Amino acid sequence: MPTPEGLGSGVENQAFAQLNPRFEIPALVHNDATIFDSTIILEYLEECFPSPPMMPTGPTARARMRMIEEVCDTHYEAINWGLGEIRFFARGDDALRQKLYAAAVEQVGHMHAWLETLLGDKPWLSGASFGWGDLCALPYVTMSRMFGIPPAAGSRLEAWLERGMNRPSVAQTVAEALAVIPVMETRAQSVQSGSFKRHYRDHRLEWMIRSGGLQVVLDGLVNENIRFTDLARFATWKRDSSSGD
Ligand SMILES: N[C@@H](CCC(=O)N[C@@H](CS)C(=O)NCC(=O)O)C(=O)O
Repeated sequence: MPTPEGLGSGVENQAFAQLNPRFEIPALVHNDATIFDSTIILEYLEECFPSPPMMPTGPTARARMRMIEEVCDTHYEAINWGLGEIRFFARGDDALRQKLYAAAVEQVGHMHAWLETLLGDKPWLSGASFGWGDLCALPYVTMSRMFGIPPAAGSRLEAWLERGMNRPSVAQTVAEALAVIPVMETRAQSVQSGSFKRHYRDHRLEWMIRSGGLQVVLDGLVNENIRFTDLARFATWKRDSSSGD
């Protein structure tokens, strides 16, 4: 997957915009295909590389995996993103940051309780072996932990996280994600100056407003350091227009 220089900088990176008109990570370039959105990329990889399968076979089990992915990609992702807005980009003032952090702690607790229930007595969210549900949830649980909100000590979710981190592929991916943190920590000034614009989309925007940060959104609009999806990029998207098979 290409690394998009300038992503979120407010400076157009045309090369990356041509890979993903939403101007977001990730985009996958594989053979002649250019694919954006992590869900669609996962499904594509499962179809291209079916062995070992990450998805179970039964319709109910498959639906359960998709629900885990959906909830994690929308509601859980938005909480971690909000924590980034507070910690890296210093949105709001001290009092507002404390209020948003407290909201995030409570909400992560709800997400963890939900995952713990789904996990039950099984070793993995996917059942007897590591699979789709696990690889969709692990990035969010490890990121909350990085923000100081780990699974409860002694919980089944904590043991699951430990099992996941013992897998080399998970450990490597988490290490790569965490390597970006020091870079993010240098960006607060760029956000304040408006040269680094954050994407306030979908559940992220909802999270900020629902958690009490409407003023952050209003300030972002005035200071032009937040952005929404630019639909004009789709009009100029040239990639992968062939029908394929
Ligand atoms: N639904 C998309 C979301 C992708 C997304 O939000 N990516 C973030 C990084 S995790 C991003 O690139 N944000 C750009 C920004 O904040 O400006 C997916 O799952 O691929």
